[in-house]
Amino acid sequence: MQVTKTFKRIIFLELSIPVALLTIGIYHGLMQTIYRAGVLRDTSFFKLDYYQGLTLHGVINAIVLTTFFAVAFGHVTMAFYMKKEPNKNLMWLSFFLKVTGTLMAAWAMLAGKASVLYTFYPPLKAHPLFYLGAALLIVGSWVPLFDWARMYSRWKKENPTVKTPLAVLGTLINFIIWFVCTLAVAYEVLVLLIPWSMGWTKGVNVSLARTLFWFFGHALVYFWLLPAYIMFYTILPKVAGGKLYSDLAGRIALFLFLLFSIPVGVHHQYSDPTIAQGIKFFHGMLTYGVAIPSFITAFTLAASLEYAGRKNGAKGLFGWMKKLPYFDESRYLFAYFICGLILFIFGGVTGIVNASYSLNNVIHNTAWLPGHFHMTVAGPVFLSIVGMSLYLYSTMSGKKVFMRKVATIVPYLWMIGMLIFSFGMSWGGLRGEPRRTNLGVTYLNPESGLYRPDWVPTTTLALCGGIIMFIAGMLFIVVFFGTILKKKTAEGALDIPVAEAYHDEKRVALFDKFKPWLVTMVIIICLAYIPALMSVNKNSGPEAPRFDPNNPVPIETVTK
Ligand code: HAS
Repeated sequence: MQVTKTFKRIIFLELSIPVALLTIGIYHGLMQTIYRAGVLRDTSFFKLDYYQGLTLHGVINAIVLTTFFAVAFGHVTMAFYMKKEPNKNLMWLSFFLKVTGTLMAAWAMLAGKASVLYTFYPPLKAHPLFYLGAALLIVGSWVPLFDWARMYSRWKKENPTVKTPLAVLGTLINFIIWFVCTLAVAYEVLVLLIPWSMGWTKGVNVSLARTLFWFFGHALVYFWLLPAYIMFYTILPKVAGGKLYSDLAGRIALFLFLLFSIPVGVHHQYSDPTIAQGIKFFHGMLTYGVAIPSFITAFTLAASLEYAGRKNGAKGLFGWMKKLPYFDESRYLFAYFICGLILFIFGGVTGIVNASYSLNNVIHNTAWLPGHFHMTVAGPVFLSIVGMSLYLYSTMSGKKVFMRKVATIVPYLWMIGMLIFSFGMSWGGLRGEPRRTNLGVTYLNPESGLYRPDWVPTTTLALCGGIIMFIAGMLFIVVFFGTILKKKTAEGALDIPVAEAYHDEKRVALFDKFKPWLVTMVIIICLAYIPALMSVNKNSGPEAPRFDPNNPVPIETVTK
């Protein structure tokens, strides 16, 4: 499909700005493993503080990259399947809001005025521009939803009996989840944090802020995941050489995400004393509910891949696994997808452990957690984002991928690094190794009385994995920008591989309309969150004053 120059320009900018920022994000990832392994026994390196680096790492990789990509991929999906480009003025508006927000937050982080990590829990206080920047980034990502909804309703009127393309359904569901969940964090930022950070209000209700954050925070992880799932359902079977085993299974999974992505946030707060046990248990049960669409996805994708393998001549029960195009350079996207999926098997299993109300006590706030989430957000999410960014740039610009062999090997290198890193982190977590801690100054420093020799092997493994991932990440940056610098060899076009469905499933009306699902979504959210907010309101202690991340004494006392 041919698209206009303006459309291409916006998409290229939305893909390349976050990939450029990745250099900073990935560098700080490596630095984390170096500090934690005790190789560096200091609180800062090159004038960048440990927590400043960790904040940059989390915000750039988990918030900026994912949000820019979700919007760009949404534009591309809507344009490709609706055969119509979104409104250019709104595309630019969304882009500028996101860029302005990112620049504001980046200034605050680089100036050392917002070392509050990507969760920005109070009473750690950031500069108001950090919160404002985050809010602008979010508002910028809301804008396209309204335009896509308009495009979709027009398309629906013209095609009342045609099944909504799965990728369009997924994009709309993802951005509805995003819109609803971000309302809570917008309230947290605008009403609680900014006035408190400016000094207009004396204290902040920490428990309420955390509860509002996690209303947003867990849905956020599915906002990261769904673009990857859209690619797995609609593109992967095609590049594997097969068909999608069931389109209906994909629809069911997507609607289940709409129901269960938000009302599970309290599973991040099992240890918060202000929330009653029964509420935690209910959120725990719903968390098992949100794992169901991923189980559906695992079986549907495995069946689709098995079909592809058998079509390629595979025999026996598991022979199909050997007949997939792992190193086929002309189908390099496959490598990004399959490595992400393999990592997600472990990311999923560790997530189920986290969800257990009792087992969570063992791993909460330990290194196990980064072990878990790197195999999710830095697994299927990251790999499909970078793989697809490269694919979209190359096909839309008409430029061949630079060092295609390297581009195909990068995801395997990343996966190996990630498996080693996450194994080290998970093992360390089970031995009590804390997350978000500069272990080098104490626990991994033999000169410290707190030295823990049993954490040497675990942190060393994480360091080895970190180095391999850093190399893979940098190779990707070379491939991506090398491609940008290449000369055009063809007329660029928007061309996405589309997987055919294996079964000719009839259109089921329930899985092709939003209203019943939206109503159910609201009911479940109310059931899960009204009691949680009442509990927080009843049990919260005094409000907290402002704290600087580098000082255990409140700011007001320090300055007096
Ligand atoms: Fe999680 C904490 C529970 C999924 C991200 N999670 C986090 C944090 C992050 C995160 C960032 O219940 C830390 C937040 C912080 O900073 O404090 N998580 C779950 C559960 C799932 C889950 C039950 N998480 C994700 C995803 C993420 C993500 C997805 C990012 C994208 N998580 C938790 C809990 C906590 C938590 C607690 C809080 C813990 C605490 O104490 O603080 C589920 O959605 C997982 C379901 C997944 C599966 C796997 C399906 C497998 C597939 C692959 C199939 C492979 C094939 C290939 C087909 C059931 C689809 C086969 C072919 C071959 C050739 C082999």
